Amino acid sequence: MKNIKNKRIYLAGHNGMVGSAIFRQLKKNGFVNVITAEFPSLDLRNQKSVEDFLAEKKPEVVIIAAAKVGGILANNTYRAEFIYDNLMIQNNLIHSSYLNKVEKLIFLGSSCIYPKLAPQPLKEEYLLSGYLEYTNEPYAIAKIAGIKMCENYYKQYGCNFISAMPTNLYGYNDNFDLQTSHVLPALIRKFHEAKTINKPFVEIWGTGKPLREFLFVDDLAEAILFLLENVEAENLYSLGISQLNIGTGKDISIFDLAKLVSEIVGYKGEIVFDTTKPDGTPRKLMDVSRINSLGWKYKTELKEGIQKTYEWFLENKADSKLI
Ligand code: GFB
Repeated sequence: MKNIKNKRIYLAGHNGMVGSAIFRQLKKNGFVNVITAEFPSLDLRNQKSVEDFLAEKKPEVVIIAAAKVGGILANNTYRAEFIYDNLMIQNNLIHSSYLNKVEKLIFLGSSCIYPKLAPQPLKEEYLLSGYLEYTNEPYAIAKIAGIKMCENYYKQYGCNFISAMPTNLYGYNDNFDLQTSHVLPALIRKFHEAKTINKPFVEIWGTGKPLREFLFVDDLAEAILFLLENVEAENLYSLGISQLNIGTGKDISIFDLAKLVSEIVGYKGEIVFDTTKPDGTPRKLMDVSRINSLGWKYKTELKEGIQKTYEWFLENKADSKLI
């Protein structure tokens, strides 16, 4: 998209881990017209509020980084909220963007949209080729609906709306709550607290065998800027796919990840497994050859990203009252 730096860009979800990383990236790259709104003055689940907001602000570009998100237990526990909140947020934003003639929209999802037992690595065309992982089915169904809205608003109305599917993300501003967070922030907090109180062991959920791919959130933010500037709906849908994968193309077992985090944190005790907790999908490694061939590649290796996130945690969250 041309002259994008002067466009009015509405970034939905700017306070979250993903949204705040995109916000920093936009500012760093000289985008001068970024519009944001705070919850609860704008509740994105409310159709009238979203319609009025977009009609008033008239953004030319919309980035949807707003979503109800969480780790495996949050997804599995708050199943109704995960499907309802996400469907409402994205329906309102995508439809109002169409009504207000938004020139470009980027919708963000997650690698859990792919079938549980799809071949690995996950190619974009595997979408809807099999059943989903149960623990995150409500979230994945909502995200698949968002992908299909973008695709079909292009096909019927010609809207320049595209979907990007990042792999598991981590980094600054992550959620470190042990019940609702994803695995990486949970491990950082668990190993840090165990080191602080000399606890002899740290419990991790499941068998430790599932494989996961992790992308540092600042790399994702760079990828979103890349898509803003370089990938339009016609480029994407003419490939016969509905969404573009964003990841590193490398994965690691949860047990090896736990060993890596314990080493970075400097914890010397044992790792034990709580097998009453779910493993989730056995593996979800993204095939990132499409975005790589378009010209974007990740920069931050996992060890470096965890070190940066641990430093951020120490500065901002290590006082558990703040978590
Ligand atoms: O990151 P996570 O919660 O989500 O869990 P998913 C990944 C793996 O780490 C699972 C294990 O096998 C967990 O059992 N794990 C080990 C832990 N210890 C812990 C711990 O202390 N906390 C957590 N949270 N996990 C989510 C989806 O799936 O990934 C979402 O539910 C979304 O829909 C997101 O797609 C990116 O990778 O299993």
